[in-house]
Amino acid sequence: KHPFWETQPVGQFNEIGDSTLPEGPIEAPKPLSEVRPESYNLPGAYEWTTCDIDDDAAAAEVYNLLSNNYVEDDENMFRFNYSKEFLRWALRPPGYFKQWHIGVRVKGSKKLVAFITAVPAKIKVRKEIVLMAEVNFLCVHKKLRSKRLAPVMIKEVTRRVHLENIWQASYTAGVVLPTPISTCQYWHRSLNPKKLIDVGFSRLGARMTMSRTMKLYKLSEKTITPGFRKMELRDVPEVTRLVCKYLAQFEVAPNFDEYDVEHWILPKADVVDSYVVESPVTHVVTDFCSFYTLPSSILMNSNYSILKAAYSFYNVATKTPLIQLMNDALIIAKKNDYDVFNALDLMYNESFLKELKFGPGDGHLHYYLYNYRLCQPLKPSELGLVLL
Ligand code: YNC
Ligand code: MG
Repeated sequence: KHPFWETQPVGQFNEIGDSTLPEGPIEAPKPLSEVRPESYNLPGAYEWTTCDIDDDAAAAEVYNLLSNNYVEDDENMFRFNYSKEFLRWALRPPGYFKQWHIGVRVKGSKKLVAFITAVPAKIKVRKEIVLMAEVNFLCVHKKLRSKRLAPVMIKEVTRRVHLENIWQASYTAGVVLPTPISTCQYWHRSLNPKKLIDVGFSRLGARMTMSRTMKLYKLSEKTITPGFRKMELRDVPEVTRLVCKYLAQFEVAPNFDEYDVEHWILPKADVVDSYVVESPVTHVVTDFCSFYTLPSSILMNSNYSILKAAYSFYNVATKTPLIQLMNDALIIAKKNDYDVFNALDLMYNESFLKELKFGPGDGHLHYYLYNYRLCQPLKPSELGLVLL
């Protein structure tokens, strides 16, 4: 049923519920001298390339491949449109390896036709901190699908990860593979309901008019929480303390240091936005929220070509009620012209989704670990990891 995945060190479907299997690495690390030194073989017409995402021409090639061939919804109405700046952010965190940004070209024309990436991350799994690769942006050109190119790309990224003496990975996918450690659902909060209905992202509810719908989703003009402001560089130490303490309670979550927080949480225009609550009295930062910007191309609509979406990232509330903090995030997103605010049902998100008028999406996001077994799948509320 899964001729490739059955050969890989991942939890297999026939092991589900087998509580005799130990939690932890499935295979022991090998001496680096035993890691294959040369790349895997591609079909004859293709060659490997390393994509230097810092270079404008290389970033444009990757952008074009993904914007035309990356993930679409089940009905092929929308396709993720990651910006070049977003890709640079996603692919160059502290300690990144440029040789983990892997492309495949046609030998003759040099056209880029496939891509896969990994970045390093420290992930806490239960009580252990495991150095992992986060694998993302696996993409094969539409004309080259179903030729078993993906397994070769996955083996090649695995080889390059092993060469850095890293033996575990985390990744998410919309498809079911052996075997999810958890399955989350996306929820959507309309900010611009008229456009969302026009482009087919949402439908007018039963017994609802457009004007009633617009009223339903109306938000206040200004944020409500006193001391709510954009995060600045000087907030990095306090935000790091807040996020570390918060993420420690989940079964799988990143283990951020200040460099990670500066990279992943500090605002970057049109890529990631973060707001803190600084107490007007004590000037202590007590809460923060963040979201990233990932537009989708609208594939078949003559009025609109881009859906501007915000995705909930990491949110920590110690003093402000989480609902109020997230309502302020919605207000900011609306003010900045986002059409929709998306969030997964992980961490404590379930506690605000319904109240803040998010609706459940179709389609699920499955979380996976490579070469690390968990005995039981996790509830989304036990997950503290958001991948891009
Ligand atoms: C997928 N998304 O099951 P079996 S998510 C992993 N992730 O293998 P072919 C996938 N595996 O079942 P195609 C996968 N999708 O026979 C398919 N597969 O064992 C498996 N779509 O290969 C599939 N991007 O080349 C099957 O399929 C085998 O031509 C079939 O290519 C697949 O980035 C794909 O959704 C996804 O571009 C490239 O459909 C193509 O269809 C495509 O014949 C649109 O492949 C874009 C899209 C996926 C987004 C993502 C996470 C990827 C994780 C990869 C696994 C990483 C493992 C850890 C490595 C490091 C280890 C260490 C240490
Ligand atoms: Mg293929």
